[in-house]
Amino acid sequence: MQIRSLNQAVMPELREWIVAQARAGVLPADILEAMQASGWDAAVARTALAQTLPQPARAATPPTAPGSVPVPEPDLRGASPVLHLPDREVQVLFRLQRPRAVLFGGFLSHDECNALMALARPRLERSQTVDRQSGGAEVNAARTSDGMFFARGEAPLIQRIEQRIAALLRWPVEQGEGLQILRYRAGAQYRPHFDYFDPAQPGTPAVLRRGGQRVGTLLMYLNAPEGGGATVFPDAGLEVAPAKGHALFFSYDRPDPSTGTLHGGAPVSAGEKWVATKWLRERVFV
Ligand code: PD2
Ligand code: ZN
Repeated sequence: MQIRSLNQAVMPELREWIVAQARAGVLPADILEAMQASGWDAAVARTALAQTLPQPARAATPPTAPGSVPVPEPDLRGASPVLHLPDREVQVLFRLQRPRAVLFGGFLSHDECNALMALARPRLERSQTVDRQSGGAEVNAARTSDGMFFARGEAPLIQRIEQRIAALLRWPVEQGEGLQILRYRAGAQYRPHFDYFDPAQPGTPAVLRRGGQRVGTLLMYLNAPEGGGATVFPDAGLEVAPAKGHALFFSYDRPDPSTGTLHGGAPVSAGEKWVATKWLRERVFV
């Protein structure tokens, strides 16, 4: 694991571009639209604009962040850096309070990683994200990976991993989405985004009907690429290098940037990167 400030490494380019657009007379709403058209997540684009351009004076308004909800959380009360799950021992490699993030070592065996990649490979398609207008799926330039979803419990291996996740995070299997597998080839990346659904987007109510908000993510690394591909949290200055079998957990108790969970997958520079993602919902996911 390496930690460095991505605010200094990545965001300046974007900020320079925003400033250049504003100087050329482009209105903030049009800059926002151009960013979204080129694949930036709406919430990320709005945050970047707000942090870069001077804000017009306005009357003081109370904070609008909604209240917090219960989230998945591993039991880390013991002094030992090893967790004894029903079917496996897992190492706690680091833990962070804000954003709430924990890195686990040895969550999956190498055989399990290999089996997941082999099962997923013939079913991979260009990744999609949720369409902000309709709540349906769309191909998005911000995410240049290939992906697929396993249905919950669709094979004994999937069931075993889902039960292990439920035990680790103390969150019912039924409140999890199906396991997603992503493969990034050299040059592919996943631009910074939030995993929760943006309450300001018109498509969000339709998505929330299937089990409420996402409240946590477990990102499992199925291999280590030869170069690049770290998972990065720009606002926290945190960078996690993929390692086969490791799993990165983070939670967000409200759909708000104050959770500090803005994160992305840095470009893979050599080889391939494979991950499995489990998103956890507030309620039963149907
Ligand atoms: O592959 C990653 O590192 C990554 C980064 C950000 C995956 C996801 N988000 C995701 O699956 O949500
Ligand atoms: Zn994500």
